[in-house]
Amino acid sequence: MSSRFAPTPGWLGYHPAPSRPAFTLPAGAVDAHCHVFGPGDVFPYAPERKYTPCDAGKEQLFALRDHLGVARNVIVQATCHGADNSAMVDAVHASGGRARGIATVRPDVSDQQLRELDAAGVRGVRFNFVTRLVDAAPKDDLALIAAKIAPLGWHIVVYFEGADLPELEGFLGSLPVPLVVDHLGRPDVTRPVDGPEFARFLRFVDGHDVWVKLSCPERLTVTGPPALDGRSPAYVDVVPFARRAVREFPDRVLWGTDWPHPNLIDHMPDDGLLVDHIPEIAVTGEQQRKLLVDNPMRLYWPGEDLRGATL
Ligand code: 0GY
Repeated sequence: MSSRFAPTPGWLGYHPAPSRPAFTLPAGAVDAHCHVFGPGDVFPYAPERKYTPCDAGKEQLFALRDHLGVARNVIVQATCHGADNSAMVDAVHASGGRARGIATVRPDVSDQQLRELDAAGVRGVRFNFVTRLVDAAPKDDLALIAAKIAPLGWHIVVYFEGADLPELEGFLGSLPVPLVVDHLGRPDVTRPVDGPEFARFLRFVDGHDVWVKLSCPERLTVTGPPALDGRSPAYVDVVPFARRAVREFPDRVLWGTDWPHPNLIDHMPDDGLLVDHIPEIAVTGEQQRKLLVDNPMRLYWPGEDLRGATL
């Protein structure tokens, strides 16, 4: 389909034919970090965006969900859509209760707009501190947003580079709602897992109401993906960091695919192999059930039967 939006040169599209995972996800598993992109002709990309992706709409996301054996999705507003949440809200609506959303809002958002987003299935907002993706927002604006969403029982999804935590943790720790940190807090996995940087991150999580997404090994790795036959261990350098987070915070970890994987430059993961990576990082059945079902259900579908959405 032709589109009036040409992707950023060199853009890698999502895997066209992911393998069927060898690891069987527990019933009711949640992919707690994924996106929809457009399609741009229906849901135009934001003028202020820093990249233009390939279209990756809700039909493709739901097909992947079913292919992998995922029951539910949490669809996180991507920066290429700015604060226009319509593509995300449309996908959440179309999911028939099997998706929740995380929105991007401006500080002047009204209580009525927030209530509408809540009714649509949104359960939080995202604060993005990665400057290659968005211009830095004044902290006063973010604090205002946090105060506005607190009465709804929402949380804030935060995306930052590990190196920026020392500058951010005071502010983040002062926010009046739970936080969910994207992609393990983006540690530098060439540093020791028991070194001061990751210890600081673990302390930050420990000392606050913070949840951690064990997503994006493909983004964090330096050693790289598995061999093409899928048989060599994948993302081995990320494994100790993820395992540590599972061990320390078994009740506050979440997992997500990050489909359709924006801004990867060297390889596009096979989403089936990302599922097969889960038992490397959550090694017991109990850890897996918490990571994939119990924890995301508590955060996004509280009070619902854990295994209500069948595969
Ligand atoms: C992710 C990671 C990235 C992009 C975004 O909203 C976004 O554009 O989050 C990235 O480029 O690291 O979570 O999808």
